[in-house]
Amino acid sequence: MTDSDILRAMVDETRRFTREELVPAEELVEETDEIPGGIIERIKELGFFGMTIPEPYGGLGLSMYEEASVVIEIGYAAPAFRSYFGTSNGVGTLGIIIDGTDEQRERYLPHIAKGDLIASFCLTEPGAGSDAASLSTRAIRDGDDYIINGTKRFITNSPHAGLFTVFARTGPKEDRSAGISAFLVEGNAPGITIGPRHRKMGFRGSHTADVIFEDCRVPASALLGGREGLGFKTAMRSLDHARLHMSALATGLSLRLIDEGVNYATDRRQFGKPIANFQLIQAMLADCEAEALASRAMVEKVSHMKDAGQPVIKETACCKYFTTEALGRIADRVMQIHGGYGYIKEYQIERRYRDVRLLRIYEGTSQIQQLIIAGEMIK
Ligand code: COS
Repeated sequence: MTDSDILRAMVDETRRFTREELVPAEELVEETDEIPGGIIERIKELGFFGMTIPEPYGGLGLSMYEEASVVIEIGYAAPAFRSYFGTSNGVGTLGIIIDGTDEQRERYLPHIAKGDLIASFCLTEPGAGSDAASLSTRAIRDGDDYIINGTKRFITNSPHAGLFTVFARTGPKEDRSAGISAFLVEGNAPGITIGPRHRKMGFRGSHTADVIFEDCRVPASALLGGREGLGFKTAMRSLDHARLHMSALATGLSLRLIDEGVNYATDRRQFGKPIANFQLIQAMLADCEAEALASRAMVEKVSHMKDAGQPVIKETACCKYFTTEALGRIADRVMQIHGGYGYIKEYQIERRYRDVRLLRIYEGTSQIQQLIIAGEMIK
């Protein structure tokens, strides 16, 4: 089999899994706010926890293009499913892959790849969101250890995590990003408290909470990459990858919404014919289709560029900005096509509308993406 045959088979299998097993469970997840254990086992079997982890460590070792192709399929289902394994093959783990030492990779990656160890990314704080370099969590060297103090906010999967990639200040505040280091903190380290789950607008089944570090003592070997001051760049490089993954997710969610819009418009009759026959409805459908195609094309192009080792900071920000904003417009149009039925829970459009709103905010708001794009343009 060629690489493209293998990818085709993986994409087909993911499509079957998403449509036959995830989509039918969406309502249960919405009601219970939990991903069923059987689905988590299937996700483990399919290897999704280790999508980005290199094969020698037990992962699938997918290229960016392969990962994006699979994530577009998974995006067809409610985003909470992907969120459960998203931090383990995304921001929670990428730092170890990008900048970890061999010992750190060997210690954690095989367990993360199996899905037995959930990894979480602790960057955001109550006072440091978009301005990530202003974070105030501190790590102070004490003999062979570091002592970490601070509060991290909106930490996805923290209630399930066994490993936290924690960004903390090891240098003076004036050093901003250069004074930040990353630490691999195990869930059973002393001094960690997980706060109550945040009550969110959407994404039921995906859990976020504060993670509070109080005199949390970790060995010096927990310093990611073994060097102080690397942390901010590790975070940014992890986010570059994760934002492309997010763009693939936005594309998948767009495709689902479009199918819902087309199905409803062809079924629903008004003025004696299906509303799909009316040109104002067709205009909305056409705008959705054109934007979803543009999203897919951008994701594919930038993924190929990243795989070829080209710089993609600007292009990734363009993707995250465009695909998530397009998704917002698509959700809004599909709700409009559904009329009053879009606004009641039975038709599930209101759930999708709430879910997709997050994509323009997390992993860097649209406005931060604009700053990155323009910053790279005028450099
Ligand atoms: N890859 C590698 N290095 C990067 C980088 C990237 N994508 N982006 C920035 N850097 C480097 C810069 O080159 C600079 O290095 P030098 O000091 O050696 O020149 C350093 O990091 C600081 O960069 P910069 O001055 O651009 O940092 P800013 O404080 O201005 O912040 C933004 C940059 C706003 C882009 C950053 O804080 C950000 O992404 N904020 C959003 C955070 C976010 O996404 N949060 C979501 C929650 S986490 S899931």
